[in-house]
Amino acid sequence: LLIFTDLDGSLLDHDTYDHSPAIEWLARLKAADVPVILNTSKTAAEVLPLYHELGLDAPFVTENGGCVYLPESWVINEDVDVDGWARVVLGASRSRILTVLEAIRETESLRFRGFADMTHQEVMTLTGLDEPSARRACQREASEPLIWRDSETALDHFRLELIGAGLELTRGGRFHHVMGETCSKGRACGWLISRLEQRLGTSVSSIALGDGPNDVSMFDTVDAAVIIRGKHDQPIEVRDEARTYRTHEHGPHGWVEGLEHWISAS
Ligand code: 2M8
Ligand code: MG
Ligand code: MG
Repeated sequence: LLIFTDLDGSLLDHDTYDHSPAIEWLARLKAADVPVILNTSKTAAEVLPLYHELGLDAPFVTENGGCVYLPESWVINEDVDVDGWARVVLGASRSRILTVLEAIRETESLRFRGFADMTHQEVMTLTGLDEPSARRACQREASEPLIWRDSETALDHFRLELIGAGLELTRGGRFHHVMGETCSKGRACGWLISRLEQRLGTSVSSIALGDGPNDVSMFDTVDAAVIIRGKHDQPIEVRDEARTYRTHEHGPHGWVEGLEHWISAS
């Protein structure tokens, strides 16, 4: 069994970023040797402190499927950095994304503001993150979050411009995220599942938990999905309702509710 989980609004509370309601279940999964794979819009710089705090020993996925980080135990023939991580980039690089955004801004008078345009203070105000966390959120490798300040029609146009440049837009809890068109949380899940299956020579089952539209690709890739009740009003539609459980609780309480639904207490 593999567990994939979103962070904000899922394992972490949408407003306080607290995960304490999930601690018992995390310990139980660890004892059962079930890898918990964080799959988030956040950057590696943001994920690593939490990863260590949770005592995980699994891969993790950052920036909406843009990068996969493999610990040494998962590496086959990738190069490993000094900290023991192999980084696989599945999306477009941040620098390419920023170049495209600049070009679009120059030729079309669209109004949007990305993290690269913001001060750390602005990111703090928009997200409620403290300063060190906001700095880590700005250390991006494969995506650019932005707030849209123009009309819906202009947004549709923007989307087309991005497609023309090999990029696309997805939605997180607070921001739109620009990223490489081939990447998604689901594609990263699929990549990791196939890799493990190849290594083990047998099929593995998987559960994914998330609360946002950017989690749908992940729900559509795994065997069982948990849609955690969100603080936003975005409707979340999946391919297969029968393999989906929708929670009553929000955030980490919903996270626990979902696992209790799919994994018997035995
Ligand atoms: C951004 O991601 C969330 C995820 O749903 C959003 O769009 O609301 C990212 O920039 C992430 O790096 C950051 O930690 C988070 C903070 O709220 O916002
Ligand atoms: Mg979320
Ligand atoms: Mg995609």
